[in-house]
Amino acid sequence: MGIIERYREFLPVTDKTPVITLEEGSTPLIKADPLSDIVGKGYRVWLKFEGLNPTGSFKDRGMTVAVSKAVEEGSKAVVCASTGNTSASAAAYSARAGIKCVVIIPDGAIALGKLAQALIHGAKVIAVRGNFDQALLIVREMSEKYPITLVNSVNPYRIDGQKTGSFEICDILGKAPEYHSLPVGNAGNITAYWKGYKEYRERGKSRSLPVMMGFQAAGSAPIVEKRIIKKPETIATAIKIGNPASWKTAEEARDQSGGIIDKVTDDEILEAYKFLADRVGVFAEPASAASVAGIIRKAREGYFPANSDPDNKKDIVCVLTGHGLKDPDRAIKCLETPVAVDPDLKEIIKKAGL
Ligand code: AN7
Repeated sequence: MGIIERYREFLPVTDKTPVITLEEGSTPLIKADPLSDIVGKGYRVWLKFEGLNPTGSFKDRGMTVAVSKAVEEGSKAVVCASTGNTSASAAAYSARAGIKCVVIIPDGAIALGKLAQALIHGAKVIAVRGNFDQALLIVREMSEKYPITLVNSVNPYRIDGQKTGSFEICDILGKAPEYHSLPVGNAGNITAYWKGYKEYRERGKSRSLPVMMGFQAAGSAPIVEKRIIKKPETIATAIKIGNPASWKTAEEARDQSGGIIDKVTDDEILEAYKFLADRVGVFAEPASAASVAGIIRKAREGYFPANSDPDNKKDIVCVLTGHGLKDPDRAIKCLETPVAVDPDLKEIIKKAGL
């Protein structure tokens, strides 16, 4: 069951809305003991693995609602600017709906898997000499002047779909977590999760709200540095964004929840990325690892108060927003690739270190 059917009462749909779904959502919440050990006794760290959505990222939650509403409203085409995942998702849902999809990407700055997805799903892919922020300005203007629906997260239906991630977390834990960590790029997702947690509490489905913890990459941290970053830099290309569209609502999520938006370096992101893969067994893309890098940094800074009550552990949920397979180049680049040997058992045993 996709998120529209599962959480219909919380979404802006009616019986007349055509449901364009790829059965997104219902992603696993994976307990990560090696990370709990880092944070300390009294804490449980969970990973909401959004990489297991149909196109491999959290964007599908918002896209099922945005594309369904676009079709309901009679739109024949959608457009988005993207650092990769939004374009992959928009392309897939448009293909499903049988409508046209145009995506504008920063030339040479999106991961290979994401480009492959946009192309194979039949989107018109246009690479611009410029960054994501410039591409977003263009698609905003395009959707004002031409008959094409904008499906970036400035489209409120995207936020409504994405908020269902917090419903699932509460449904699985039986309550809201104490802390919720996620990477911040265009800042739609932190806005969406906070909205979801608040709505679930208002409807009596949960009793408390988490402390929201957002993490930007150090070279692309406009919210942390309180200024537009003209030339954002980071290996985490998904969150290479210098002027987030949902800046204000991200700050509201931070402030209303008593939380933080901080930055992590590329080295910290890569360390968390490898730790997740080789200690926890979960392969997420680098941008996603920012949520975990942030938790590790905050734990080292003593941010989480000591909790000695073993019967009342505190839950920290990190959202892993996209699958590691989206960006295979990065995994290969940061590790030693194998050098071929002869098919000789003795030599192979020696290499294997057995
Ligand atoms: C894996 O695809 O902005 O703060 O154009 O792909 O809601 O923007 C992607 C963002 C985190 C940041 N993790 O979320 C796009 C795009 C991954 C992402 C983010 C993105 P927002």
